[in-house]
Amino acid sequence: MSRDPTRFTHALCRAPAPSAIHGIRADHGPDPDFTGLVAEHDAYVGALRELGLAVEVLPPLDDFPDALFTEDVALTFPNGAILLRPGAPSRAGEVRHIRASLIVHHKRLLEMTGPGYADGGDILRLADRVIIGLSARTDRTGAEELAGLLGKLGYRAEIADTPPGVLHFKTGCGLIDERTILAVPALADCPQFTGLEVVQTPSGEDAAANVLRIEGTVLVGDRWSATHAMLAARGIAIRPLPTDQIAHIDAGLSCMSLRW
Ligand code: CIR
Repeated sequence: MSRDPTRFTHALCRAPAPSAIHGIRADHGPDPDFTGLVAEHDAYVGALRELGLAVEVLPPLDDFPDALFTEDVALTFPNGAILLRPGAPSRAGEVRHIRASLIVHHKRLLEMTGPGYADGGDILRLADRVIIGLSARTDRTGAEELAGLLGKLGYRAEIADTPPGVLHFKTGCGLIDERTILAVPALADCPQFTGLEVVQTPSGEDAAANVLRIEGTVLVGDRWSATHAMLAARGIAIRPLPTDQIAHIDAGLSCMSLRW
C-alpha cells in the first residue's frame, strides 16, 4: 500500500459543548474561555471546508467535555472505519455517539473489544504504514488489537513509544509532507521514523508539533512563528489557526476531526 495519507474528502467534527471548558488537562491549569473555544473550532471547520472537505459537524455532547476531539474515538479510512477504546474513563462513552455517524459513511465498521485501550491521537498515518504510539491512553494490549484490525483493512502497523509527559504520540509529531515528520526533540530519534526525514520543532515551540496536513497544506497553530518560517522555507503552504484555548485542555489541530 502506498497512498498520500493526507488526501481527504470528508471530515467529522463535533461542536464544543459548554462543558468543554472542563475538559481533561494534565497540568490542572485554568479553564479555556468558551467563546474563544467555539471561535477556534469554527475557524478550524472553516479551514477544512476551504480546503475542499465535506465537513459534518455533530451536535455538542454536554455529558462528555472532551467529545469535540473526535479524532480520539475512531479511525477512518476510505475503505472502512474502526471504533476505538479511549484510555480516559471519562471519554469511553463518546464511542457510542460516534458510531451512528460512522455507520452512515462507512459500510465496513470494525471495533475494538478490549481489554486494551487506544486513542486516535496516538495513531500517525504514513504513506505505507500506520504508527501506533504507546502512551498513558494507549496500552500495548490495545495497540496489538488495533494493529490486527488495521491489518484487516490492509494497513500495516508498527508500535512505537511516546516520550513521558507527551499526552499523545501526535501531540509530539505530525506529517508535513509525504516523507517528512515535524517532531519535538524528544521524539526525533523514534526508531519507527527510520527512512523518513525528521525536522525538529524550533526551541520553545514544542506545542507546534501537532500539525495537520491536508494534502498540500499544513494547518499549524498561529503563535508558532519560528515553525511557520521553517515550514515556509521548505516551500510548504501553511494555514495558521488559533489554538490558545484548546491548548488549555491539552489539544491541538489534529484532535478536532476524523478524516477520510
Ligand atoms: C483529553 O485529554 O483527552 C483532551 N482534553 C484532549 C484530547 C486531545 N486529542 C488529541 O491529542 N488527539
